[in-house]
Amino acid sequence: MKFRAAVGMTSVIACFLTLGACSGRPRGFGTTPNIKHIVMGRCFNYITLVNPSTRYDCEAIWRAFEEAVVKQNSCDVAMEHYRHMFREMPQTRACDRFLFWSKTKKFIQDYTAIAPHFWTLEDTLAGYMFNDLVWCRQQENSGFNFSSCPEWSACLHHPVHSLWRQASKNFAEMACGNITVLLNGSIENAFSKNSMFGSVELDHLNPERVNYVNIRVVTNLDGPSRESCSRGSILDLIHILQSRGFRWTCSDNERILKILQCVQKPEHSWCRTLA
Ligand code: ZNA
Repeated sequence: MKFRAAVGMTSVIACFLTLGACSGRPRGFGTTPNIKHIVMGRCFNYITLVNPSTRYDCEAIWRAFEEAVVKQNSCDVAMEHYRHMFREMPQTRACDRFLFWSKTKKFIQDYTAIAPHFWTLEDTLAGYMFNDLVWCRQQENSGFNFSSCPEWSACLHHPVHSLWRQASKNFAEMACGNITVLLNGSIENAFSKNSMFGSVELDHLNPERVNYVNIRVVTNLDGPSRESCSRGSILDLIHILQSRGFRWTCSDNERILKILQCVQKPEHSWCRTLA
C-alpha cells in the first residue's frame, strides 16, 4: 500500500513539475510496476503449485494480454480484445462451489481461507493472475503507462474493467448447481445493477444449469444494518431471480460468517455473547 501511495505521489509531483500538463490527463495510479513479472510469476505459481493438474502456456497468455492492452488507446480496450487471451485459458470446475460477491472483497478473502471448497473468480487462472493489478497503455505509444491510468469511469472501454467484465462473464456462464452470492448488508444498494455482479454475472447465469442461488447477507459487527433478505436492494435481486426462473434462498448474518468476524475482533460485545 505504501509503495502504491509513493508511486501515486510521484505522478502528482510530476504533474506539478510539468505545470498543468496534467489537466485532462488520465488520473489515478499507473500500471502496476513489474506487471510482467507479477503476471507471469502468478501464472507459473498457479500451474505449478496452486492447480498442478492444469496446463497453460503462461508466455502465450502474457503475449495475448500485452497485445490486447498496447495495441489500443487506453480507453478503447473492449472485452473482445481479450478474447484471444481467454482462449488460452479455458477452465471448468465442479458444480456447487461457485461463490460470487459484491462489495465484500476483504471479507471474501477471509471466508475462502476457512471455506476452501468455494470457488471465486479469483481462483480461476485469470482472476488469480490479475487480482489487484492496474494497467493501461501510454498515449500514442505502444508501451504500458507506469505513471498514470484513467479511472474506470473515465473510459467507455477501460482496459482493467473490460478484462474483469470478460472474466466475470465467463465465470458466470460456467456456474452450475447450487451457487452462493455474498452481499454486504451494511451498505445501501448491497445489490447494485451497476456492479459487476449485477450487470454482468447475474445476466450470464443460466437457470437451466443453476439449481439454487443462495444469497448470504453479512453486516459489519459494528453495523449499520441497512439491508437484509427482507429489506432494500436485495429484494430487487430476489425479484430478478424469481422472474428468470431461478430457485433461491437468502440468509442474514449466518453464524459462520459472524464467527469469522469474531475471530478478528473477539473482544467485541456481540462476540462475547456468542462465546
Ligand atoms: N478481483 C477483482 O479485482 C475483481 C473481481 C474486479 C472486478 C470484478 N471482479 C469479480 S465481479 C468478482 O469476482 C465478483 O464476483 C464480482 C464483484 O464485482 P462487483 O459486483 O462490481 O463488486 P465490487 O465490490 O463493486 O467490485 C469488485 C472489485 O472491483 C473491487 O474490490 C475493486 O477491486 C474493483 N473495482 C470496482 N470498481 C472499481 C474497481 N477498481 C477500480 N476502479 C473502480 N471504479
